[in-house]
Amino acid sequence: MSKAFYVTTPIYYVSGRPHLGSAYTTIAADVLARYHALRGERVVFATGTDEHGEKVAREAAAAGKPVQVYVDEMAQAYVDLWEQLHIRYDRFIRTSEPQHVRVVQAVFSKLLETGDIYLGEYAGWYCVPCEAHLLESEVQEGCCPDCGRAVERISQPAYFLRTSRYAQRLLDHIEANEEFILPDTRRREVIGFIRQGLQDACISRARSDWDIPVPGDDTQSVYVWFDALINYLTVAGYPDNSAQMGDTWPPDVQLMGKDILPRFHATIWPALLMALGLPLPRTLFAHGWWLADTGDKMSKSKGNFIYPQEVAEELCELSGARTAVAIDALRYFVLREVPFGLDGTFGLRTFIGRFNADLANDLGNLLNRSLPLVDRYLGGVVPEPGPGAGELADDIAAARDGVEAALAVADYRGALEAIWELLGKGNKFLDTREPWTLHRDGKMVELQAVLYDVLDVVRSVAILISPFMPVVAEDICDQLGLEPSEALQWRLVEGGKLPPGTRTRKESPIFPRVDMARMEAKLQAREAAVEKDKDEERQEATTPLLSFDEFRQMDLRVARVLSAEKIAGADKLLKLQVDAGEPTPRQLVAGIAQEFSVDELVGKLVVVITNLQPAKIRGVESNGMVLAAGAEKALALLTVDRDCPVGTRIR
Ligand code: ME8
Repeated sequence: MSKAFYVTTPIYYVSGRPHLGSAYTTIAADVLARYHALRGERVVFATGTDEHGEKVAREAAAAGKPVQVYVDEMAQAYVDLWEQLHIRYDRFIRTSEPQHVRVVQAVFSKLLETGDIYLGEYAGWYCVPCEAHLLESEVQEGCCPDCGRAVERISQPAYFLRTSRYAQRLLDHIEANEEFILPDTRRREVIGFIRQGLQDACISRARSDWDIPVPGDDTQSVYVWFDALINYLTVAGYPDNSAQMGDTWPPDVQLMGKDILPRFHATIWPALLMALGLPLPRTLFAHGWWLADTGDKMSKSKGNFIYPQEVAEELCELSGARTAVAIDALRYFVLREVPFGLDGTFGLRTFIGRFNADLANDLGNLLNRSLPLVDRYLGGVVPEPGPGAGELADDIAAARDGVEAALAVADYRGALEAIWELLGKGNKFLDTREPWTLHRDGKMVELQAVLYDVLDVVRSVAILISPFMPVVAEDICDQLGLEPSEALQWRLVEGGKLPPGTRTRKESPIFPRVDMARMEAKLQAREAAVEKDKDEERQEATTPLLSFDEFRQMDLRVARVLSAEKIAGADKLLKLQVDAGEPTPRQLVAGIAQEFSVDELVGKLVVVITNLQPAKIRGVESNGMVLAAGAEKALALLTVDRDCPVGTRIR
């Protein structure tokens, strides 16, 4: 069997729900997997969940659930999201699987035998959220350099992987193989990191119930990162099935965020493979961060995660597009908007803007203009190309070559630009060749050639975009009257492969345009509400602390409302007379007329502050204030929970 194209994502921690960041890497891997499958290659696309470690155990405890129950639920959240995002993986690996546990223990035992693993003593810093051991020099004012949270000091016996033994070989490999670490900025960063000196990696910790036990030592458990990296070997069948291993190993592309490259995937991982005598992956690609619109990295502590389902729903609501189309649009957007490798800021306006410009206009227009013409002039049947057809064949070939070259180095944006160039050519071709004029002038042979060529571009584009937008590609095939499973093959990205005689279908537009003014109004209203919340928070945060004596200066009393009447010309105000246990009733003005009726107020026990400086409100004297809950509107009035004499002091 020929070697499969093997692509991986990191396995995600189950300590949180999947979000746009985890979706990003998985969508990128899915595009490569689909692209290679489209070319007729055998593909192994693996993703999964990283379920051991201190962080997961703590989250489970915080959720009040047994760890296994907790990880089962969280892993399911990933499986569900991947289904919604049209992710077609071959293997979903969970590190709590018995098979994986066996592989980790087998690797551990083997490397103990070869002396690549040894028992030592770890004394240093540990970041629980990142599950990372840190050097003294890396800790910044007691905090982790990556996530900024407080680190913990640990000192305990531990096993180490002799990473240092492989430092030079690894450097040589990186220098000899330019594609081993991409993009180039990351490659240079890793070279610098290794040159600083590679310390042996700590790969165990004091025994915990949840982690994989170290074989033959019941005081120690395997460190979560050592366990996690081995998932890529488990997927390939190591060590039981070396024949299958040969068909899959090594990985062709391993995708990840830039946070987990230098310390883990570009050092411990290759050192581990060298120690096992296995070939290294062909490419490790570290992409950038998606940041929230505030410019912050999405993180639990900031609570600013973007969830793909919510973004897609928003687009559906604004445009009326089908959910599956909105999901495809999001897949397109994340790979088109930002060069793979750089950071990007996610904003709904940019997303919708691209949806209108690239999908509704460029792609949607070519479809929505060409199909009705074929319908009107040719009875909805794909014509024979005839003489003169094939004018766009070179453009189709150029787009195909462009996509191939770009995807060979995970340049998704470059691939999409090549496809959009072809779309531009198709749209321009319609404008300049004016099929409506050809029809008016009775030039039927030319008309057929032009419409054939345009539909052939549409068909080729459907194949080219299918790794990115699989549902949209099928929708386009449907509109062209083609069977997707037959039409969507890479070898058919070539001019002249559209079968004449095919009957096209009239369907509603795939990408209904978003009304930008409506969106703007909606976003502005939402932003104003957020601002208001923030203001309130700020006010609360800046309220100064009172001393007890200062608090005691407020004279709060139980009082009964004797009468209430509206103040002429002021919708919100009531004039109240209250009995606060004083010789005469007290008059005060309260801004509660819209929330409370006179009837519900009269006779009610309330709480008033009596030593406020008197004020004149709308010409009415007010001696104090009724206390109410609610920042602007009164949501409820303060009262006492059982009857007590008016005038009772509140303390
Ligand atoms: O690190 N932008 O798991 P993890 C882009 N279990 N990508 C992001 C992102 C963002 N804002 N946030 C997360 C782990 N990612 C380990 C991996 S592998 C043997 C073990 C993506 O749940 C990105 O791919 O923290 C990053 O590397 C990964 O999610 C981290 O996922």
